[in-house]
Amino acid sequence: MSISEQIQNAPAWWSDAVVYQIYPRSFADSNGDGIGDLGGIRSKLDHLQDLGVDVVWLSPIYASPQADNGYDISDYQAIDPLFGTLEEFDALLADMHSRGIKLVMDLVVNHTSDEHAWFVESAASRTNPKRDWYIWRDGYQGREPNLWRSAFSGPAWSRVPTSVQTDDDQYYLHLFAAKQPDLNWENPEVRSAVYEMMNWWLDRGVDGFRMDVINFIAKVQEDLVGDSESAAMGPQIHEYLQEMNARVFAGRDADLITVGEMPGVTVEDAMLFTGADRLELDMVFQFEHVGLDHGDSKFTNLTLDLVDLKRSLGRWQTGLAESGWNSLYLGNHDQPRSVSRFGNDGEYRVEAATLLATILHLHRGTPYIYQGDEIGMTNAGFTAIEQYNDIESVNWFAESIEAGDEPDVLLESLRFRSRDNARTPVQWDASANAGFTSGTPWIGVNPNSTEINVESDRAAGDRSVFEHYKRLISLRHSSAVVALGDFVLLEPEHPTLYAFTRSLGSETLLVVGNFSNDRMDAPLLDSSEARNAPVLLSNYAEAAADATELRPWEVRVLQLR
Ligand code: TEU
Ligand code: CA
Repeated sequence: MSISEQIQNAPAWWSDAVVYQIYPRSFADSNGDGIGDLGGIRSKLDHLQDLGVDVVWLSPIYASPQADNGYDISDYQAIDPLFGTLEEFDALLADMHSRGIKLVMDLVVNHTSDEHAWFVESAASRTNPKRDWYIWRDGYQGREPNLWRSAFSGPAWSRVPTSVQTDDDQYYLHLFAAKQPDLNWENPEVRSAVYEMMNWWLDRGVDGFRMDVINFIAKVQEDLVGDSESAAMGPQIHEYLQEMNARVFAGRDADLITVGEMPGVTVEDAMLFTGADRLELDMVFQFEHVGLDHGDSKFTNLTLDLVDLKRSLGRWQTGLAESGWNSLYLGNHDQPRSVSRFGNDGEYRVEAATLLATILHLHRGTPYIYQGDEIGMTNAGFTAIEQYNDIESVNWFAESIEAGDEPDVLLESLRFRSRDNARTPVQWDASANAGFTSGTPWIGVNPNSTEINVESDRAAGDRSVFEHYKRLISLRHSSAVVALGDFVLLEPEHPTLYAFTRSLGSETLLVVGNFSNDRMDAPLLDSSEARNAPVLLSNYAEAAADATELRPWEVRVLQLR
């Protein structure tokens, strides 16, 4: 029996699930300090339940100095007071479970904060028992051990202040900020400590983990040359993930969901990471399709070619058709807003937002909705460096200015590329600060919140972006062909038409989308079969004058057979 047959016989519970990502500091603030928190999330559970999502993934809420908004953790088993308490967490989890929503935690174990007790000990001296929990090296001729760069600018190696580090001057590795030292996964004590912590959360009732840069945990350490990309995906990665699976998930994996974030992962790697027989992960977040509009760096903005996007996502659909599983996303807290990036955030914003959602949700895999996408939120529109908060953006700007670049050019890049585009507060209503906080928000609210907000979107009733998302989610729940059907890309070379079929048994759906501001004629809709097919879903209120016509950013799902 092939894996796809097995999946159809006994599909995993998450094969028809939809996940919603909450970036807590920007979701809803309950105490007026300007920062979103657990109380805020609790107050918005009706919104999530109404939307119909099955799972919530919470970006980090653990104790943290917040150098990278919580992706720098100083205590894995404590809630940061900014967000609330462990008691409030338990109450939130119970509330979510009683509404049938599962909760996935963010697992950030490639690195800790430099303020984590483990690192404080490790840095204290060369002979500390925790020295080998991190990656320390001697300098090379008075400089860093090698030329690796941090993802957040500057070298990937730092020394701790001499007041702390008394007996030597070694450097520690940090692929991200200096306040995010990388753990040494080659040390079995480190692995055991992480598994113990994961079991503690699962025993508490959480339903799985989204694993931050998990392919970076295995490093090629013998030979520290090349660029820091070559540090990732060391050969032990599969061994570590299988060990984690055996020591954490075994016996309870049927109820859980695991997704590994993996920059640079190929579809061939993903087949191994997610193959049902391999006992590693349920799915991975790949980066291929979100790198297509990057130039030499992510801050070089290229125009996306739809043909490239279709080819890339199509290859992943085919690659993981027999073994493994896809995660599906167009945005998250690290990416610009999807409607601004892949669609149109002006005249056709509602059409583009609903088209993008439909194309994504009709692929095979598990769709992830990023907070605010369900009402078509747009990029931040910041115009001054002072408006930015993100460590990646701020450091890149400073480094580039130092290298002699023009501020205006850099700000233009940030306007399209900065992670802060996705981190402005969720726009709940048209009131001051979009109903996000009664205080001063930690980051600027998008001025378009007076028009684009949950309240006004929902007032559009049937035509709202929110209603469209609801329909997509319930379609996946009710339709086996949406959840499990085979994917076939049509017209791959067409510059503006995104078309594919999904088939299962005798049933076939045809999905067509117009990625442009112009009307177009789609000859593939000109068969008697297509002309007679019932429309399962579309994002225009009225039928087109001619069945082969697609209006700007129109999407249609046809029940072909
Ligand atoms: O991101 C990892 C990552 O590789 C990128 O998406 C990153 O955001 C950066 O933009 C590279 O250019 C994860 C988290 O999602 C991110 O928020 C964290 O900052 C990062 O790991 C470190 O924990
Ligand atoms: Ca708060």
